[in-house]
Amino acid sequence: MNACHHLPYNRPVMKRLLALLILLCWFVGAGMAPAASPNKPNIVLILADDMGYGDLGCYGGPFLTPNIDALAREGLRFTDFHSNGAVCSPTRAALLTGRYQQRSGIEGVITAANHRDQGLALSETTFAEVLKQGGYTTAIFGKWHLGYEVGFNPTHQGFDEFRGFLSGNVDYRSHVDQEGYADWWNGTKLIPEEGYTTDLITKHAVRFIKENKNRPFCLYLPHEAVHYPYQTRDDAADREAGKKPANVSGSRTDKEKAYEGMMTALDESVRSVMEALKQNGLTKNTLVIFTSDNGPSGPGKAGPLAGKKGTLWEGGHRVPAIAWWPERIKPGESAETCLTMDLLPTFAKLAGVKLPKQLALDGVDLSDLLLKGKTLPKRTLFWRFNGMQAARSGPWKLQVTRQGAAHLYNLADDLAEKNDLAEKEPAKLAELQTALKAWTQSVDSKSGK
Ligand SMILES: [Ca+2]
Repeated sequence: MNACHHLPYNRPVMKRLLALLILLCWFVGAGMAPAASPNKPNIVLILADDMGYGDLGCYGGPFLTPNIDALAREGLRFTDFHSNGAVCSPTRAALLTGRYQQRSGIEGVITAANHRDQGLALSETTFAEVLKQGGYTTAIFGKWHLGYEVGFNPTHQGFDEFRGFLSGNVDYRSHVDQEGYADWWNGTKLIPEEGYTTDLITKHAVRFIKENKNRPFCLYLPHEAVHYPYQTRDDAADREAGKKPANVSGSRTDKEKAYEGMMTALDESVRSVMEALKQNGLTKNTLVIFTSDNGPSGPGKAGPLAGKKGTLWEGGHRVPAIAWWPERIKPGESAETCLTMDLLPTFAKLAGVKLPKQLALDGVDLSDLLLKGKTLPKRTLFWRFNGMQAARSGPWKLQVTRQGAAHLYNLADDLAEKNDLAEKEPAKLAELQTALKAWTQSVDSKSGK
C-alpha cells in the first residue's frame, strides 16, 4: 500500500557519507572537536498541531489546560512568537533546518494525495543532526510531515528513533491517513500499534526519558493534537485502511466538544512528560519548549487576532510558546518577536555545538534571551504562503495580498490588523516593501528558482 519504492536504495548510505564529510569540514573549520560540556541540557520540544494563539488557558483561551498553564507559570511565556509557516510542512522545514522554509523548497503542505516523492532533502542539516554531533541521543515521536518516501524518513535526518506518522494527520485510533493509507511507523517500517495517537506519543516519550536519563537527549514530540479528525480517547475509528474517508474531519458533529477532549488529552500528555522528567531527576537539566506549528483551524481559537491557519493575518502564524527550565529561565513573559527557525541555533548554543558557517542560518540564537533576559538584535522577518506575503519590523507589519495590494499595520495598538496605515506611513511602507523584495530575491536564488 505504500509508494516508497522510487528512490534508489543507496540514499541513506549517501546521507551517511555526506554527514561524514560535513563532520570533517566541521572539525577543520572549527579547528576543534564539538565542545564537550559536562552540563549539556536535555531538550524536550513539544509541538502542538494547529493550536491557536487563543486556545490555551494561559493565553486567555476557553479550554482547561492546567498542566500547560503550569509550564507557562514556571517558565517564560512568549506573546509574540511566530510559526515560520501558516500551515504544517513549511513550519516543520524551518524548525528542522533553522532557515526559512523557502530555502529548502518546502513552501506548501506535502499532501498525502499528490506529493509522495517530495520531502525535506537529505542534504539539509537538521537540529537532530546538529545535536547528534554534540553527543545527544535523539528521538521523534509523532508527526513528521516532511516526506513519505522511506528515503525521507526522520531516521535519515538525525533521529535515532521514530515512532509515529508521516502524513499531515491520521485517524487517532486506526492511524489511517486522509487518503486511506495506513500510516504508523517504527523507523522505516510500517508497524501498527494500538492506541490513541496522543497517548502513544506520551507512552514512547516517557519510555525514552527513562531509557536515556543518564545521557544528554533531545526528544521531539510533534503531536497530532489538536489537528482534525476531531476524535477523543472515547471515540472509535472513523477511517479504514484502503478506503478514502468520506469526511476527513471525522464523524462527530459536536466538533467543539471533541476539540475540548483532544486539548485535555494533550494537556495530560504534557503532565506525563513532566512527571517522567521529575521521576528521573532531570528537571534541573532539561529545557522544555512548547509551541504550535501554525494558527487554529476548525473550532480552534485565535483569541484577539484576525485570521486562522493558512492566512498571513496574525492568527495564521502568531502561536503560543513557552520555554521552561527551572533555575535557568526566569518565570515571566517575553514580548520579543521570535520564529520557529530560531530554535535550531538556540539548541546548538545550549548544547555547546559550534555550527559550521556554511549553514547560513536565518534563525538567531535565543539563549541570551532565555537565560539572561537580553533583548534580541533588531531584524526584519518574513512570511510567504500561497501567493501572500508579509514582513515584520518592530511593531510594523506589511501584508501583501495575492493580487499585490500592500497593507501596513502597527501591531502595537492594532493587533487585529484593522487599521491600514499604508497611505499614512509611506516611508515605513516603502522600507518594508524594499526589505521584502530583497528577501524574496535571496530565498528564490538559493532555492534555485
Ligand atoms: Ca499544522
